[in-house]
Amino acid sequence: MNEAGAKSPNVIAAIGLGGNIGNPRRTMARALGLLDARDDIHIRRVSRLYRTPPWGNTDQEWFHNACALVETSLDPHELLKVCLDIERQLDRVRTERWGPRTIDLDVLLHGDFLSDHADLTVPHPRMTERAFVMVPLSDIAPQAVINLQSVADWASEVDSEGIESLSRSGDWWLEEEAR
Ligand code: A4P
Ligand code: MG
Repeated sequence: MNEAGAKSPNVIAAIGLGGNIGNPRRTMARALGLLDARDDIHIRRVSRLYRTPPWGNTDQEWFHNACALVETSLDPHELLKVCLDIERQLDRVRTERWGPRTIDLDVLLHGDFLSDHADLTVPHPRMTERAFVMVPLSDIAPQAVINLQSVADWASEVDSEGIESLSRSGDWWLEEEAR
């Protein structure tokens, strides 16, 4: 709310989803359902669902990844808090610290917002180097510009070897939710 009591204008934010424990397709669909069920967040576009080789710590299961564009009246900090709450709600499998996880929700972009604070770094750190982020994001926001270059151009530059699309459209989460 601003000083006049009016709701802040909606902005478009991008959220990255990933997981490699349990049934990631189902967990990611549930996360999107929980986001969309809120009055202050509307899912506008969802990428195809991808299976991706583990990045960083390669000694773990392959991931499922996707990205979503949401329209929201929440500020970036509020949106991150919602994402962390949903992670906690869905994170039924407890593993070692820094280990694999059932669900990871990252705030990739939030309108024109920029922040390099450790609690909230936007654009999300290293996202332009990660095929598991740039390939799905280029499905839904190819023209978005990050660090002076379009998402489509970043996606064409990253090493996307092994990445495989598991769905033909972005409707996979609605189909999963309907099961
Ligand atoms: N934080 C700061 N900025 C943000 C932001 N923009 N979005 C802080 C979300 N969180 C942000 O995050 C730790 C803290 O980062 C949060 O409490 C928040 O205050 P986390 O999600 O609990 O920790 P994490 O996931 O272990 O760290 P991080 O940096 O998100 O991990 P990564 O770098 O995302 O690595 N390979 C494939 N193929 N696919 C994957 O999805 N994911 C990881 C996790 C590794 N390899 C992967 C994948
Ligand atoms: Mg994270």
